[in-house]
Amino acid sequence: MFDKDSLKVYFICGTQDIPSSKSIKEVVKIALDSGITMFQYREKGDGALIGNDKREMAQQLLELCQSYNVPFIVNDDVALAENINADGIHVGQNDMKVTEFAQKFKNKIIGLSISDVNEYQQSDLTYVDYIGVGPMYATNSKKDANLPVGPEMIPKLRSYIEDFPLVAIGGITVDNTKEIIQAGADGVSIISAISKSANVSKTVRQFLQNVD
Ligand code: TZP
Ligand code: MG
Repeated sequence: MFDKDSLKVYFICGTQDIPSSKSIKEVVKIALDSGITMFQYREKGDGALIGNDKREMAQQLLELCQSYNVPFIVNDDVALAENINADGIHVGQNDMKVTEFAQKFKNKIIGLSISDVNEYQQSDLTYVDYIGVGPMYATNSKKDANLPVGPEMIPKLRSYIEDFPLVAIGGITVDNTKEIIQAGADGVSIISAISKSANVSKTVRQFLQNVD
């Protein structure tokens, strides 16, 4: 069973999100040490690893997350998630249809991105464990991101989904986290505020404080 407490401080990144002075493994390890509740490997965009390099990195980060009992989710790549036996998969509206792989992911976590009420109405949540809603604010981490929907999208979707697990995404910082939680999100998912932080440990601990 999926525990929605895992959504509280959900760190997402790939090698493209890490400053060149650091390695993804050291950043993820510090984030785990500091208490992130879930991790998504999202290797995508300029400079992203592909093929065997991507698979090997995913395998190593999976093992790291396992040693902390933190769920390891793969973005988009169903074949990779299956191949390394990840804890779950996160897909977008244009990625593979959930119903096409749900049977293979029976005891796995399935996340789906939803930007607005229209996308919600077009989505089948039968096999979905949580939805990622955003972008809340402007983001530099996703080139093809939709326009920000703002925290006000959260209560709008809540009126349909009730207590279905919902995590917010896009432009989230330590400073706007309280606003997101007050709007009704179960947690925050974050790329750059953690991956590019000068003090990853301190930033993660501040996020943890602001979600409770
Ligand atoms: N989906 C919607 S916004 C976004 C994704 C993957 C990027 C979030 O990154 P950041 O750096 O936390 O704004
Ligand atoms: Mg996608």
